[in-house]
Amino acid sequence: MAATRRLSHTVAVIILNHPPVNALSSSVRQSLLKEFGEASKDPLVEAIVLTGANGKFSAGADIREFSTSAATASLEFINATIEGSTKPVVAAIEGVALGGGLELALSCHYRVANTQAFVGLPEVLIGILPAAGGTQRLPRLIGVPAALDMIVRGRHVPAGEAFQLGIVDEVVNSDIVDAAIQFARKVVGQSLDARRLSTKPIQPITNLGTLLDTAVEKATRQFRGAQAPLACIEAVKASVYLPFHKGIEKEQELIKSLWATGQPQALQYAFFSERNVGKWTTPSGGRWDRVPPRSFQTAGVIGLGTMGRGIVISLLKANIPVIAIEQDAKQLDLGRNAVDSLLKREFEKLKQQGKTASELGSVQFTLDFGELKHVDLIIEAVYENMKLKKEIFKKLSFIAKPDAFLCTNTSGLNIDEIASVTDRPQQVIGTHFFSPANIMRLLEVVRGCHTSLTTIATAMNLGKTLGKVAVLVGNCPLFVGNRMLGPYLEQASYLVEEGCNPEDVDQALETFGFAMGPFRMMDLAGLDVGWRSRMEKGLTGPRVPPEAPARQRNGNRYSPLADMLCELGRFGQKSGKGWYRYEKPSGRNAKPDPWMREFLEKYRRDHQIVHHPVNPQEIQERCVYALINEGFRVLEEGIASGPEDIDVIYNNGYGFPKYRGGPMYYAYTTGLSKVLGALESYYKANSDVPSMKPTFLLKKIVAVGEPSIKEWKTQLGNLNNKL
Ligand code: T1G
Ligand code: NAD
Repeated sequence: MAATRRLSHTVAVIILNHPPVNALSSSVRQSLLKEFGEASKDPLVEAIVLTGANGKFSAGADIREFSTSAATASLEFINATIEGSTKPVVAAIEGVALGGGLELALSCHYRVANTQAFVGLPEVLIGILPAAGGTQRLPRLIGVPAALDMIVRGRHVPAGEAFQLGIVDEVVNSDIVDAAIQFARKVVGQSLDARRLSTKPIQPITNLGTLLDTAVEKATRQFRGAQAPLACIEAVKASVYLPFHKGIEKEQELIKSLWATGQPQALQYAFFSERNVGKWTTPSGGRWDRVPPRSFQTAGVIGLGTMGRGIVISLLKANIPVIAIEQDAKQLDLGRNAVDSLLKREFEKLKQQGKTASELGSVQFTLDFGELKHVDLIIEAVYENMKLKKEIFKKLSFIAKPDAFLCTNTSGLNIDEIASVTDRPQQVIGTHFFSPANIMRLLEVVRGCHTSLTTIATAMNLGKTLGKVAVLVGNCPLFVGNRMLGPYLEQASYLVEEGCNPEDVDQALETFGFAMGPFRMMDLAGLDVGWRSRMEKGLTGPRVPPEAPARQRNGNRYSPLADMLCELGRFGQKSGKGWYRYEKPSGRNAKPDPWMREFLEKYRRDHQIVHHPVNPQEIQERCVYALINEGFRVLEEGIASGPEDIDVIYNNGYGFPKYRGGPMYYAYTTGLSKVLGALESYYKANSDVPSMKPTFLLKKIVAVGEPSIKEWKTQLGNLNNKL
C-alpha cells in the first residue's frame, strides 16, 4: 500500500509507505489523494496527521519516473487540496522531507519534526527546480533571502535550524506521530487562514533587486554553465512579483525549459550512477557486494603530509580513533599542528549543530610503528616512492595483527608490487583519496590481483563510513582518474606549444564547465611532483643549455614545457610561479605572466613552430575527446567496470561539470560517431600522438549503431577484464 490511514480518536493518521525513501510515485500520490479525501469526509475526523513509514517522511518525487518531461503537476494538485482543507493537517517529519516531500509538508498547516530530521529542496542538484509550489510557498514562509539560499544550493537543513527559520513549528525528541497527534488536537478549532502559505503575503524587503542580481552573479560564477540554479532564482523572483497561481505556472514553464537543456537527464544519470557504483558486479568472478565487509574499530595513518592529515580528519569525523605516525619529531609536530587546526574547525561546525566533541574520534600521534599492532586498518600516505612504500609494507607485515588490512594512498604505483613484500597480499588494497582528503568525496579503491573480496568490501565500506563515494578500479599505472588526465594534459600542453596561452586553454575548459582549467590545476598540484617522477624514470632532464629540449620521446610527440618550467624553479603555486604567477599576500590567485608569453614565443621560434591560433571549441574538443578516448581504453582493458564508474570518478574527483553527466555520458550525448570522427582526423594528421588513436571499443560501439550508454557494458563482452 502506498499510503494508509488509521484513526487515533479524532485524528486520522495518513502514512506514506513506499520503501526505501517514500518517494512520491504516481501510485503513492493516487492513494494519498484517496486516503486524504476519505479522511476529509469522515465526520469522526477533526484533524489529519501526515507522516511517512520507514523512519522517513519523504525524499520527494520518484526520480525513476521522470522521463523526458516532468510529471509533477499532480503533486501541486494534492498540495492545493491539502492546503484548502478545513480540518487542520499536521506533517509529522522524521528522517527526511526533501523536494516534493517538503513541498507536501509546506502545504500542511503545521509541521512537527524530530531532532534528527532534515528538510530541504535539493531539486537543483538533479537539474530541476521545486515544481510543486516549493519556490512559491517557502519564500512566503521564511522570506526571500533564506528561501533563495536553500533552493539555489539545494541545502539539507537540520531540524534545529528549520525551527529557527520557521519551517517547522515544533521539534521533538519523542515519538513523532504521537507528538503530531497531540499538536493536532491543540489546534483543532483554530482559524487556518494564516496557515495557508499560498495566501500569505510575502515579507517586503527593500534591497530585493540587489539581492536577486547578486544571487544570479554568484550562481553564474559558482555553478558555471549549470542552468537549474538560475531557474531557481527566477522562480523565487516570481514569488515576489506574481500572484501565487501565476508563480505556479512559472515553475512549470521553467521546469519545461530546463528539461530541454538536457542537464536534468545528465544530473539524474549522475545521481543513479553514484548509487550504482556501490553495487558493482565483477564479470570475472566473485561479487564483493555480496561478501560482508569486516568491521573495523581503529585505524592507523602513516605520513601526515598533505594527504595524511586530511585522511586523519576524515576518520575522526566518522568517530574512528586513529594512531598517526610520522618519520621524525619535526614532521610529527608539523602534522600534529595541521591536524589540530583542522580539528578546531570541525569542533566549531559541531557546536553550530548543537553537538559535542564526543562525536569525533581521538587521535594519538607517535613515531613508534609498534603502536600500530592493535589497529584494524592502516592507511599509508608517505612520499610517492616505491622503495619507501615497500619498506613500510614489509615492516607492517611484522607489526600489524594478522587480520589487519593494509591500504596505500599511492596515486598510481603498482599495488601488486607493494603487496608482494607483505605476508598478506590478499589484505592489501589501494585507497586513493583526493586532495584535500577531508573534503573531496571521491575514493578510488584499487584492487590488486591478490586482493580478496572481503578486503574490497571492507575498503568500499570504509568509503561509505567516511561519507565518500567509493569506486572500485583495477590496478594499472595511475589507475583510472589520473591515467585519463594524461592525454588531456598532453593536449593542453600541445595547444600551448602551437599558439595558445595557458589562460586561453583554461578559459575554454572552464567555459565548458570544468571547475579549474588544466594549467591552474597543474600549478595547484605542483609541477615538481610529475617532474621528479619523470626524472626518476629517466624520462626527462637534466639538460645542458643551450641544448634544445627534445620534443620527441620514444618516437612519439612529447612536450618538454613543464620540465623546462621546473628547471627554472617554477613549480606552481608553491613557488609563486608556474604556468601563471601568484602574488602575495594570498599567493593563490593565478595571474597571466607576461614572462610566459616571451618564453613561449622563444620556444616556438627555437623549434620553428608555426604559431596558429586555436578557437575555444577546438580547445575543448581536443582536450575532452582525449579524455574520453582514454576512458574507452580504460574500459577496454577492464580497469573500470563501466562508463558510470568513470563518470562518478570525474564528477567527484576532477571537477568535471556534473550537469554534463561525466566524460563518458558527455560522449554519449555528443554522439560517438562525432567523437570518433574528430579523433580519426586528428590522429591521421598526428600519428605521433598515440593517445588520440581511436580505441577499438569506441569503434566497436559506433559500428553496432551507438546503443544507449546502459548497453555499452554488453559491448565490453570478452575484453580483457582486470576486475
Ligand atoms: N526517487 C527515487 N529513488 C530515490 C529517491 C527519489 N527521490 N531518493 C532516493 N532514492 C533511492 C536511491 O536511488 C536508492 O536506491 C535508495 O533510494 C536509497 O538512497 C516535485 C520534482 C533521501 C538523502 O532529490 O538525496 O521532488 O540504490 O542510497 O544515502 O518539485 O537518496 O537502493 O535502489 O541515496 O540514505 C527531489 C534525492 C526529487 C532527493 C537518502 N528529491 N535523494 O540518502 O540513501 S525531485 C531528491 C537523496 C522532486 C518536486 C521535485 C538521498 C536521501 P537504491 P541513498 P541515503
Ligand atoms: P607529502 O610529501 O605532503 O607527505 C608525505 C609525508 O610522509 C611527509 O610528512 C613525510 O614526513 C612522511 N613520511 C615520509 N617517510 C615516512 C616514513 N618512513 N614514516 C612515516 N612518515 C613518513 O605527500 P602527500 O602529497 O601527502 O602524498 C602522500 C601520498 O598520497 C603519495 O603516495 C601521493 O602520491 C599520494 N597522493 C597525493 C595527492 C596530492 O594531491 N598531494 C593526492 C592523492 C594521492
